[in-house]
Amino acid sequence: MKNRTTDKTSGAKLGRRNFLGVCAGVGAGAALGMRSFRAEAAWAGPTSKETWSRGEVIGSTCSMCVNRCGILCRVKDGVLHKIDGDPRNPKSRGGTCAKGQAGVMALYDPDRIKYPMIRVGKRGEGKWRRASWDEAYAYVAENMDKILKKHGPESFLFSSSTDLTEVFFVRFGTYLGTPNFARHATLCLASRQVGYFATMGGVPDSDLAHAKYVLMFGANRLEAFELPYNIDLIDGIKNGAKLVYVDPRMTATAAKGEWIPIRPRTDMALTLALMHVLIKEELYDKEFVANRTVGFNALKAHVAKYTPEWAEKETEIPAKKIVTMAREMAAAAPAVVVFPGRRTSWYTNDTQFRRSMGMLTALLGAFDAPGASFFNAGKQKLGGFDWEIEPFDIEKRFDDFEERFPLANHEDGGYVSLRDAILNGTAEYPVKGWMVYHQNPLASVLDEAKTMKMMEQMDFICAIDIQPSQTAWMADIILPETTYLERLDPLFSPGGTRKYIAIRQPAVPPMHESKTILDIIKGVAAELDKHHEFETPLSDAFDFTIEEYVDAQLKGAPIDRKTLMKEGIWLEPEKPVVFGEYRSGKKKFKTPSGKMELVSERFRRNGYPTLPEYESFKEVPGKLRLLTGHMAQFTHAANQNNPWLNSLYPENEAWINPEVARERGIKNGDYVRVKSEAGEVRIKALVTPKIRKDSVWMVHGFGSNSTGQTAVKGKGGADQRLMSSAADTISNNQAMHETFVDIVKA
Ligand SMILES: Nc1nc2c(c(=O)[nH]1)N[C@H]1C(S)=C(S)[C@@H](COP(=O)(O)OP(=O)(O)OC[C@H]3O[C@@H](n4cnc5c(=O)[nH]c(N)nc54)[C@H](O)[C@@H]3O)O[C@H]1N2
Ligand SMILES: Nc1nc2c(c(=O)[nH]1)N[C@H]1C(S)=C(S)[C@@H](COP(=O)(O)OP(=O)(O)OC[C@H]3O[C@@H](n4cnc5c(=O)[nH]c(N)nc54)[C@H](O)[C@@H]3O)O[C@H]1N2
Ligand code: SF4
Ligand SMILES: [Mo]
Repeated sequence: MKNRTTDKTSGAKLGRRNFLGVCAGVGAGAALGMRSFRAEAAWAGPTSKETWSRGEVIGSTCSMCVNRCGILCRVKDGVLHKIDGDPRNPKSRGGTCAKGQAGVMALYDPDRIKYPMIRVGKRGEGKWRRASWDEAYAYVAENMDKILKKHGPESFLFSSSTDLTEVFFVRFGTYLGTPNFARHATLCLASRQVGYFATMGGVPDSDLAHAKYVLMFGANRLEAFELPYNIDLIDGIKNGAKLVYVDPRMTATAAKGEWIPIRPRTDMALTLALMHVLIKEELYDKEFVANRTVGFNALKAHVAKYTPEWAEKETEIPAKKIVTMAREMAAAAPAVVVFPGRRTSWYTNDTQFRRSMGMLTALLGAFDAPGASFFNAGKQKLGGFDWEIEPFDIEKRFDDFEERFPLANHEDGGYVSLRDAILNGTAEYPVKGWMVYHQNPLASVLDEAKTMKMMEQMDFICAIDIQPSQTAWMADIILPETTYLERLDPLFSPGGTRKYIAIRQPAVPPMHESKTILDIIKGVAAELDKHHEFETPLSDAFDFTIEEYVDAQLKGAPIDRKTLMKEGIWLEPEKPVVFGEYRSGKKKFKTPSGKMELVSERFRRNGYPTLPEYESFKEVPGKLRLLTGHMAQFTHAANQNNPWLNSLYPENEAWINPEVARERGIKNGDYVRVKSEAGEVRIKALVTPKIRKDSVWMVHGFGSNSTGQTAVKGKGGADQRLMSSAADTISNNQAMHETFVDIVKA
C-alpha cells in the first residue's frame, strides 16, 4: 500500500498504524460496531477550559454517515488530531465507528477537492483546470442562464441527499423555479415510509433494549449502523432477548442471534404465514386487535391460504420453524420488535412487504409497551426563518411523479421514474441542467449505464462535493464544499426518547479554497441576478448568514448560539418514556380510521390492493441473484477513498457459496467476471458458506471510474453497474435486488 496518509499541507502526521491503534479491532471485527472510549470517564466536558492537556476539545456532530453521532474534536495549533465520541449524546452515547474517527482524513485527504475545477477534457476524462471562485461563479451562472433562456427553469434537475444544509440547496432550486428534485428517499427507504404510514401513520421507534423477541429482516444493524439501535440491540441481547435474523446472507448481526437463510424476495410469504398461525391458533392480541385495529375479519379470510406449508415452498424455511416463530413471538408479546428496517430498496413489491411487517406488529399488539415498537415523544421544536417561499409546482414535474406514485413523498421525487422520462423522451420538456449536491448518483442509482446516458444529454452538470466522487468526475465543474469539520450547519433536534439540540460547528478553519454551500449559492446567485430577471432576485432569497439562520432556529429555545457552541449539545432533563397512550386510545394513529389499518383505507383510495397479496416468481435458471449492501467501514460509495478506511478494506469481493464456486472452478481469492444484462464487472471471489447458493453479494461503493480517487480507482466491482433498472410499484423506491447474474472465472 502506498502511504498517502501524511498530508504536507496540514502538517498532521496521521499514519495508518496510529489510526489502527486508536480504533483497534474495527477491521478484524466489523461486528464491534460502536465503542465507547474509556478516556471519557476522566474528561470533564468541553466547558472546562483546560480539557485536553494537549489542546482544545470541540463538541460537534459527525457527518461521515447519516447517523449524526455526537463527536469531540481534539484540536491543537489548528490541527485536528483525533475524533472521539461524545458521551453526552443520548443516541450515540460516546461511541464512534471507524468512519467517524476517519473523519480526520476527510479533512486532510490529499485527494480532496481543493479549489473550483473546470473541465477541459471530455466528460469523465479527468482533465481539469483550476479556477478562482469569481471565475467559477461566472461560469456556473453563464451556463445556467443559457439553459434558463432556452428551456426555462423546469429544465433543471436538482439532486441532493439528506443533510442539514440541504435546506439551502432546495431553496435555491425552488427560487430558480424548477419542480424537479431527486432526493434521498427513493434510493433508500421510500417503501418503508409508504408501507408503515398506510398501516400505522408513521414509522415507529423500537425499544430494542427491553424487547424479549426481535425479528429482523435483512436489517444489518451491527454493520450498517443506525443509532441508537445498534447499541440497544446489544443491550437487549444481554438482557436475554432472542434475535431472529432473516437474510439470505449471514451477517455480523445474524451471528448474534439465530440466522434464517431465507430464499430472497420471499419475506412477505413469511410475514403472511406468521399472521396465518397467529390467527389460526388464536395467539394474536385480541384486545389490541379489537380496540386499536380495523379490518381483522378481512385479514383473517385473506391469510387463510397462506399456511406455513405453503410458505415453506416459497421461503425454504421449514413450516415447523414458522409455527415455532409465531408461537414464540406471541409468548413474548407485547415485548416484541418486528424491526421496520431502513434500506428497503430491494424489490418491486417492497411497500406491501413493509406494510405486512406493520400488520404483524399490530396482530401481536407489540406496540406502545416496553420492549415493543412505539412512537417517540417528538423533537425539541426549532424555529427558523419566516420564509415566504412558494412550494414548487409539483404538477409541472416532467415524470408525472405525483400522479403515478400518489402515496410517495412528492418533494423527494424519484430517480427511476425521472431517468426513464428523460431517456424515453416522455418528458414534456428537455432536462438539460443538473445541479448535484452532496450526492453521488452515478454510484447510488442502479443501472450506471442509464445514468451515464442521462448525463450525456445534459448541457451542463455542476457537482458540489468534498472529494472526486464518480459523479463529480463526470461533471463540467466541481465546486469544493468545506467538510463538516470546518463549518457551522443548521442545528437539528432529532426525535427520540430524550430531546436534545445538537450542533455541527467548525473544529478547524476551512482548508484550501473550500466554501460552505450557503456561500457558494450566494456567489452563484449574485452572478445569475446579473444575467436574468427573477421574480425575487436570487440574492435577496439568500441575504442572511448561517449565524442568523441558527439564531432564528434558537428563537424561544432554552439555549443561545454562543452557549450551544461552547457546550456542543443541549439536553432536556431525562424523563421516563410514557407508554400506553396509543394502546388506551388516548392518542390516535395518523391513519384515516385513527387505528392501525389491517385493511388500508389509504391504499383503497389510491387503487392499490388493500391487503398484501403474495405473488410467486421463478429465478432465472443457472443464474444467481445479485444482492447488495453496506459494511461497517464505509458509507455508501462516499469514503472508500478515505486513506484510513481504504487501508482497512482496499477492494471489495463477491460472496459466492462454496458449491457454486466448485461448479464453476472458482477458488477463494480468484478474480471472477460477474455479468448481467446491464453490465459486467471484475471482482475478487470470497468463497463462503455464509451466502445461499442462489445468491451473490457484494458490498456497494467500489469499482469507481474516478481517476481523482487515487486509492480506490479501478479497484473492485461496482454493483450498480450490474443492476438493471427496476422500482417498487407503489413508492418508486429503486429495486436493487431484482437482477440475475452469471459468474465465471476471470
Ligand atoms: N448498489 C447500491 N446502491 C445503493 C445502495 C446499496 O446498498 N447498493 N444504498 C442506497 C442507500 S441506502 C442510500 S441512502 C443511497 C446513498 O446515496 P447518496 O445519497 O448518493 O450517497 P451519500 O453517501 O449520502 O452522498 C455521497 C456524496 O456526498 C459527498 N459528501 C460527503 N460529505 C459532503 C459534504 O459535506 N458536502 C458535500 N457537498 N458533499 C459531501 C460524498 O463525497 C459523496 O460523493 O445509496 C443507495 N444506493
Ligand atoms: N457502516 C454503515 N452504516 C450505515 C450505512 C453505510 O453505508 N455504512 N448507511 C446507512 C443507510 S443510509 C442505510 S439505508 C442503512 C442500511 O442498513 P441495512 O438495510 O440494514 O443494510 P444493508 O447493508 O443495505 O443490508 C441489507 C441486507 O439485506 C439483505 N437482503 C437482501 N435481499 C434480501 C431478501 O430478499 N430478504 C432479506 N430478509 N434480506 C435480504 C442483504 O443480504 C443485506 O445483508 O445503513 C445506514 N448505516
Ligand atoms: S455511525 Fe460512525 S460515521 Fe455514522 S455518524 Fe456515527 S460515528 Fe459518524
Ligand atoms: Mo440509506
